[in-house]
Amino acid sequence: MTGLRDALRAAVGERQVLTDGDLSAWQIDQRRRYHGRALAVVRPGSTAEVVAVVKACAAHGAAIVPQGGNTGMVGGSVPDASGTQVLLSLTRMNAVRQIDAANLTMTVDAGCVLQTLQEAAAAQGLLFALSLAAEGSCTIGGNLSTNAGGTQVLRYGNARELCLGLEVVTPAGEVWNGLSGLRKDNTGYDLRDLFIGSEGTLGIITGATLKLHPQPAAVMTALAALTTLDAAVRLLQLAQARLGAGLTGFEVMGEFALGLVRKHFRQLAQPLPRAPWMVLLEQSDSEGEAHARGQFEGLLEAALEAGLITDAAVAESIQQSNVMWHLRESIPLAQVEEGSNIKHDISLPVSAIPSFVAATDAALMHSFPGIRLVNFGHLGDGNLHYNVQAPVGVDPARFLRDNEHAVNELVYDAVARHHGSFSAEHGIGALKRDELAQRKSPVALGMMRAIKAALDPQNLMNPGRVL
Ligand code: FAD
Ligand code: 2HG
Ligand code: ZN
Repeated sequence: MTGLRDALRAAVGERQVLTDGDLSAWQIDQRRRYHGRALAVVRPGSTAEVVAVVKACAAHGAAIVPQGGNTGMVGGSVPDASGTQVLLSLTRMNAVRQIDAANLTMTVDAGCVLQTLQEAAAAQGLLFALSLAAEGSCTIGGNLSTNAGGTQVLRYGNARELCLGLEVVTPAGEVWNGLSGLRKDNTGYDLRDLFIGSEGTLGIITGATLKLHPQPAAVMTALAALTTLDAAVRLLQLAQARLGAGLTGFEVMGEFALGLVRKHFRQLAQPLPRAPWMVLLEQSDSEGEAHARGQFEGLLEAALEAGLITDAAVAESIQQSNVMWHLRESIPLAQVEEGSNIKHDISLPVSAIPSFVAATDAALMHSFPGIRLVNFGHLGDGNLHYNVQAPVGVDPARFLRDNEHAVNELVYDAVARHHGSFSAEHGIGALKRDELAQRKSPVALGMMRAIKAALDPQNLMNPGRVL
């Protein structure tokens, strides 16, 4: 493989081909479940250099694993252990190419960090409405490749809904320039939607044209305490009825999940006393602070009167709002501190969530005595993070080794019975590949395999992921 390494050096320059030293930042996934070994870590600085890398790999029959911020949850962004795959890191491609304020669009390199894009839009008085806790390190290429969700999907949609056009380097090393800022373009198959959510298995996203929105005039945040999940679903209905499109966030958190945050991040302020469930609500308003506050407080008063909530705190400042969001966004990190867990990123019809949780909690506790359920997520989207932590005193790694398969079977069978999906926003990667093969319809799988074979006949793009 010396020939390939030389070709890669010729493509991107000697300094951008890493083969020695500590490469763990690229070779180990953020959950530390997948430990790979790359033939080389290659860091192109332009689309032309990506083309040269792809052509070199195709000529040598070498597989490519694209990587952005390496924050993915399903092991799709790191190489396998064979030492034969080329890790293609996009992070040097981080320019905002153009902002068209009148068209409400922004065209960017795929390696731009999400938070940088939010800030670039805000500097023009505009909003880029994708938001998730990893925004300080994930890249827009990774967001689009996984069709990331996050905390504002309720109002603005997934990454897919926020993307109007793409630039892609195909497995043959051609550039598809689909960087359109058009809202309407019915000219045949939608190739953009094919690449979004394809997790690096069909080509390399090198650029994107993204949809912007006007900045809201006021944003309100509140925490509400509830005794049941059923009340949280009814609160969602009430909030949707009263706030309409103004409701931009509706996150649910179970007491055990918040307890982990209190345990591991003692310094964080707690705006409300403990309750079985908390909901974080966010409202965005185009009319201004007074209008927003009136509507928001009216909603919470109505919810108190109807007995849906037992307590509420409305943030009076951006700092107080940040405290509330910080609590919510600290849950994944608190789980890491507590030890490895089994993640279930599931979606269900919102109406089915209370009965799903009641029945599945009971079944899990019966089959795996002592297990602890970390339940939180984007309730407004019907997306739960229904995670399972080992019993107290049991080594988490051993618990996972012995029980992960059986726990997954139980949870995903229940999800199927409730007409849900076993992957809401994190994707398939390596972690859920067997689940996909087992649970997706054979007709859908057949079409997916046909698309993969047509676009990537050598199976060089992120092989072993998704399919
Ligand atoms: P990576 O992890 O580097 O890659 C992800 C996948 O995309 C891999 O399969 C990779 O091969 C492929 N890929 C990356 N870049 C490209 C490219 N340019 N072209 C082709 N393929 C590419 N996800 C959510 O959806 N919602 C959340 O709320 C959320 N919260 C999170 C919170 C925390 C604390 C963490 C650690 C993660 C969270 N995630 C969430 C998961 C993760 O951040 C997202 O999936 C994110 O979109 C991945 O972006 P990335 O740049 O890190 O991609
Ligand atoms: C979130 O919403 C992320 O915080 C992570 O999607 C979920 O840790 C998880 O299970
Ligand atoms: Zn999430």
